[in-house]
Amino acid sequence: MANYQGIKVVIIGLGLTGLSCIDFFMRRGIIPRVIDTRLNPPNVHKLPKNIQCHLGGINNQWLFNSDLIITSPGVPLTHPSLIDAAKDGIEIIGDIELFCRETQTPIIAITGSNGKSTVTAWVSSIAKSAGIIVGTGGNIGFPVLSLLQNSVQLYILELSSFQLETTKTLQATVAMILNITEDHMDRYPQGIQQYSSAKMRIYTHAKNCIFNADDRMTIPVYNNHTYYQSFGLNNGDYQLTYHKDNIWLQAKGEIFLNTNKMQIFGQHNLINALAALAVADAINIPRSISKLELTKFRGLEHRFQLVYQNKGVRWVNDSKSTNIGSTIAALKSAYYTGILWLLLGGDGKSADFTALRKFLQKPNIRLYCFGKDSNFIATLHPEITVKTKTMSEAILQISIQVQHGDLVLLTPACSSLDQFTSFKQRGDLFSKLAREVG
Ligand code: UMA
Ligand code: ADP
Repeated sequence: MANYQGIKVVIIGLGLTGLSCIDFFMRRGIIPRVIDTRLNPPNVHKLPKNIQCHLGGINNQWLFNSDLIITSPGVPLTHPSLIDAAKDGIEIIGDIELFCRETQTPIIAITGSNGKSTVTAWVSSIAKSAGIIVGTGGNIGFPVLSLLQNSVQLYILELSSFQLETTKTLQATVAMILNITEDHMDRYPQGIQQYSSAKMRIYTHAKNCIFNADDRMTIPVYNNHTYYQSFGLNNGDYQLTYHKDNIWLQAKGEIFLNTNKMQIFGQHNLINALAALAVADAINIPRSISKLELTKFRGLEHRFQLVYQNKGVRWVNDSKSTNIGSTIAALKSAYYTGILWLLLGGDGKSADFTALRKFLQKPNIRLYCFGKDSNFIATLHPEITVKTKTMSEAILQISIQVQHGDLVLLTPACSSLDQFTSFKQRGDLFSKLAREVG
């Protein structure tokens, strides 16, 4: 447990993370100063009264007079003031690092470009079913510092590349990278290598590393005091196999579970199941419990979720698809006998969308593009594309054309923040409109 007595702390960012960090220091008798570069951050009313707060930019005087700077994940470390502060020897860390310095309890750490929340939730349900007292949080939406409790026996953390950038002493019992495909290129101007370097930090000091045998970018650098396991479609310790005319999960050579018995759809979710099983095995959870939970899990809302079905038309909400990799996964798993009405758009975060082009060549696709990057996305296949200002307009146009056998799929490949407060708001609106006009 670290001692922060007498230390001058500055917290940057007044979001979920910032608030949890303020609470963390206040409980230890330290009054931090808080900076938010927005003039009107939405959480300003939640700030305790005795805290000094600087809004609308970085207060360099506070920064350079501090001993410790805590940045929120959304704050890029490339801000010139942070670069100068680091040069001056002021330590800059994030909430995950504060958390790691407080606890000796085993941590399962999960990252990847896609599937983090699904696998984190899945592993949590398996561990809980095994009677373990679990604290689940991180990028999934619960700041890790709010999980700190003596009774917790196992922390299961979803970690983003942003969070890993400011984490130094994580010693995960199990560290996993599910996959690495392009995302957040607005934050990583040097490209995917810069993004993957942040993700690879999860393996440093880990006891067990679990990687994706089909994705070279997830492979850890080998050392002889770590255990390595892998999963993949037809590769790795955990893989899919054909058996008795069905696809089965296979674990270390043992035929384990008929995927027909599972409640979750899409090939990517079978890979997620293998990943979750690999983690459960690494912490010695009985296979019978894992099998039960792998069978029961129905997936999370807004992830390739069938939300409405009427007159043979299915409406699938995959609003959490905020990059190209997850949209490709959805397109690979999309089943329809009529027309696929595909909704793409939002803020593309400087991604190169050309990788999507070949998946739009199949017959019977109609593409509707909306939001900030719609002009750009529309160039992928102009002959099948309609541009609208909003998602709602697109849905209304689609609703009067759909027929039996069609699939309406929202899998935007973009962040929602240009027109919505979150992917949840975007997905909720899609589901509501599907029920109203579908
Ligand atoms: N801010 C600044 N300066 C900046 C950037 C942000 O002052 O340069 C301020 C904003 O004005 C705002 C506050 O910082 O008031 C928001 O901080 P934040 O963006 O770090 O967000 P938090 O509310 O602290 O939420 C963060 C994660 N957000 C991001 O990584 C952007 C949440 O993940 C996470 O659930 C939460 O911590 C708890 O751990 C969200 C996310 O979008 C879901 N993650 C990305 C993703 O999944 O792709 C990585
Ligand atoms: P994350 O927390 O990494 O964003 P989620 O589980 O919330 O992951 O899923 C985000 C998106 O990625 C959804 O569209 C989901 O259908 C898709 N997805 C889930 N698992 C995978 C996977 N293994 N590979 C590719 N896409 C996936």
